[in-house]
Amino acid sequence: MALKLYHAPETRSMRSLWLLHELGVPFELITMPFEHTYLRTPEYRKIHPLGRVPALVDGDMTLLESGAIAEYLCERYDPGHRMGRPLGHPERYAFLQWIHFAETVIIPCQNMVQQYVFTPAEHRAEMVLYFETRRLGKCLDMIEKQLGAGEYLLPSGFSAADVGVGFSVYFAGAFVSFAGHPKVAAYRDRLMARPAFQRALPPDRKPLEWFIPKLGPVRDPNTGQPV
Ligand SMILES: N[C@@H](CCC(=O)N[C@@H](CS)C(=O)NCC(=O)O)C(=O)O
Repeated sequence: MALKLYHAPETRSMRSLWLLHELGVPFELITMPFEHTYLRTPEYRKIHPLGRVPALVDGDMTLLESGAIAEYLCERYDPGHRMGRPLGHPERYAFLQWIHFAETVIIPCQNMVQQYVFTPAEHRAEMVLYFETRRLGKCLDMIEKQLGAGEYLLPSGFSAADVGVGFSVYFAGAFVSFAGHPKVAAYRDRLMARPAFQRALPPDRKPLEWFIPKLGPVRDPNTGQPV
């Protein structure tokens, strides 16, 4: 099988896995626990020099960065343009913008994981949690506005941009309340109901279970305070 995805469950590589399932192309999945013992081996660092996921191998090409992988998969494996919006499509650049906006949304979440999961409680920085919650809230404001009366980010319907941003919104639900963002809440539910999303979840544990027990209460994204 030419396509090979290196993945750790419920990390950014879930974007690539979910998209591969949406596309229905055959691929080989290499799943690693989200631990340095697996991600930092000399063998894996030959594939990803930083020892991160995702990494996609297609024949003799290796591609890093979930946004680039999404663009590549759409260009190479989506001949009917169900997931992609090709060059010349009126939504091409909005599509690219949202694919990459997915990272703007996940970075505050990543910083919160660092605080809650990888920082001993006595060294946790309340100000970091406050600022990152607020930054995440501003991203949710933008998604709420974009959704308007629509179901997905682009007027033409579901695309790989929803996979990218959708993973971030899925993850964000562990940290913030969506009470002030009802369209984002409905969007998250809609995305999570997709069979391809469900197939991209780990089969052996509940959603986000690997870190939820370590978190504090969800926060209000406007005030940064626990709710
Ligand atoms: N911008 C990259 C970020 C990749 C990344 O940082 N992945 C995280 C998982 S969400 C990772 O592998 N972290 C492991 C580590 O930093 O040790 C992408 O979108 O693919």
